Amino acid sequence: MAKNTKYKFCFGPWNISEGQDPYGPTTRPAQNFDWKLNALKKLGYDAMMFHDDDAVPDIDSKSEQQIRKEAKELKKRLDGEGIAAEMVAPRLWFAPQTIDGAYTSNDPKARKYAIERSLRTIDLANIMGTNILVLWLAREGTYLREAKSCKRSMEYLVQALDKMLAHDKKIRISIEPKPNEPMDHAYIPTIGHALAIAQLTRDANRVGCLIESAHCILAGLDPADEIEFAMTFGKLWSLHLNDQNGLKFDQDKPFGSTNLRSAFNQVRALERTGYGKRGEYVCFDVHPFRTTKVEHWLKHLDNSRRTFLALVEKVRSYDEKKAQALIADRNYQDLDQMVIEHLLGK
Ligand code: XUL
Ligand code: MN
Repeated sequence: MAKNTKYKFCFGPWNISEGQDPYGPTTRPAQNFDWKLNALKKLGYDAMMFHDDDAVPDIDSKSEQQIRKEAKELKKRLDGEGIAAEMVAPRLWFAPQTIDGAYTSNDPKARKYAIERSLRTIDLANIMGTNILVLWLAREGTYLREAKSCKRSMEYLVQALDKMLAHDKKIRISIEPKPNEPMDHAYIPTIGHALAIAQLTRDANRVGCLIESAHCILAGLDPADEIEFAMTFGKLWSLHLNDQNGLKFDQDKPFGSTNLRSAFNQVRALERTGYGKRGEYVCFDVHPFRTTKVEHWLKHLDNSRRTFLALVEKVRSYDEKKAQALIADRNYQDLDQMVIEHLLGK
């Protein structure tokens, strides 16, 4: 029997958020990076994920030299704590230059800015000791169809990906698809789209994906199937587990909070395909509910991992033989009940 995976866990500084939403201000006071790193250590997590400006605040106003200096200091700090940097991602949706998109903006100056910032993020990833660049293509889409051409946008995207791949022969790009929010429609809404565009680049082997449970649900897809699909291509290099209650704003709820059975199936997909065996991390892109008090601020992270580990046990104790017999008999009625009772602990 293959050895069980020992999972490694990760979250980002933005996952200790303050509760702001479009209708109201923060409900918890902001904490600095040291506080968040301490919290990550205290919770027993293994790695942190970073946007470029999580690693080097106000990155756009700093010189290359200053950026390198701060990144090296951060790396030293992380090494001292025994914490890895899982990935770095350019935050391409915040700057005034990217109001109408980054790589697919209609403005050539914006496209140039986006590519240059991405190349700088790759340099940052190198200093931080990770070869994973995550691209959540936040504003690569439109509010209205007539504003851009999808075909032209695909060409821009491939050009940008090619520049990144040429800049560094070791970097691996993990595209994080999401179908909407902030855009009406995004150009890379699913894993299928991400893996298809990878094929058009100069080195398809170094363009893979990151699956976020909530993003799959927003696309009307089953996260477990998306996981097995990406793993079939050997392209799932990172993962954002969380939960989402149907088609509304991106909720980033604790893992398993809405649909425990779906969470069970996601863990089962990871176990069945050996996710984590090549060093990949299980990251939780979860946020506290706005109502969360300061003293309960880290619960969503601790609880998500607890649920994940409990579900690993559920997957490992699932009666596969009995399931196979029911499948052979096309008795999906009892298979359904068997899963329910297993989850209920019966
Ligand atoms: C947005 C989202 C981001 C990415 C990182 O929905 O999930 O936090 O994971 O840029
Ligand atoms: Mn995410």
